[in-house]
Amino acid sequence: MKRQKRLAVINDLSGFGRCSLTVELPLISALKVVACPFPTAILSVHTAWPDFYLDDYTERMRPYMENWKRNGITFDGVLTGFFGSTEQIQIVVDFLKDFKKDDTMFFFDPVMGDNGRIYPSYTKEMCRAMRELLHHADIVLPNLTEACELLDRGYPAGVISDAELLDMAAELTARGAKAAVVTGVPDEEGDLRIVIHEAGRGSILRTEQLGNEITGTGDAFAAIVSASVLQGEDLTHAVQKAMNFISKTMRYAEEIGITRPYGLPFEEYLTELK
Ligand code: PXL
Repeated sequence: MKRQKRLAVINDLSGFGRCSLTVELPLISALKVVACPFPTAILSVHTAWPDFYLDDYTERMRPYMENWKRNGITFDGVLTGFFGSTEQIQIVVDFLKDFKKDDTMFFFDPVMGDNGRIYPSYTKEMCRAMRELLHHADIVLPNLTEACELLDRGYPAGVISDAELLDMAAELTARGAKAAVVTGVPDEEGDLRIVIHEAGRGSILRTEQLGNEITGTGDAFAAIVSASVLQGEDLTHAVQKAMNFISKTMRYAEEIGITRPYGLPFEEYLTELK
């Protein structure tokens, strides 16, 4: 009998501002994958707002995970996002030990920073722990800032060449991930490049840069790629689908004047996603 694919989604729940679980769950469901949330923190609004209330979920994560284990729940995939402490990263390593079977895919979205800056909540110790997580990843999905941090390199001052970019993605796989997708890297013309390194081969996709960055873009990208790959699509098609969806949504955001902290207006195209 056919069983629907299941994805455990380990990320924060932010009540306003459309990022992390709030964005990922509906997109994963639209792609007909069962989305199972595992919260790392509950926030009233995400951290790009000037004032936020954050309820850290670290203490509750082990009992939550143990309960899933006692109930014999299994997953086809695990997607991770924002972490609030080193302890949470350790819990995820233990989660993978218990729940990652030979055919369970770990999609590692290393939510650590943007535009050359690591989020202030990320300590050096957390960054080191994130490098450890890389060894478990089937697909790692960093932006350029996060890729540099995972590789312990400085953020480039200018535009980097295609060759350097391909080399970075290859190095992420040399450091333990089975495949790597580095997103949102501007080129000389101001377009954005996405680099894929998989099975020893690298390729670059391009898209026009649309307006200002909007919170939750990386989360939407990771959710669409993860659910599509779980549904059996090849990585390049999954990446292309995510790019197309995000481009449409960013264009709409510009049209109706949505700015960064309000998040992607993904609802507008949700029912078109397949
Ligand atoms: O979308 C990334 C993200 C996730 N979670 C929280 C955030 C952000 C980005 O600002 O603040 C809580």
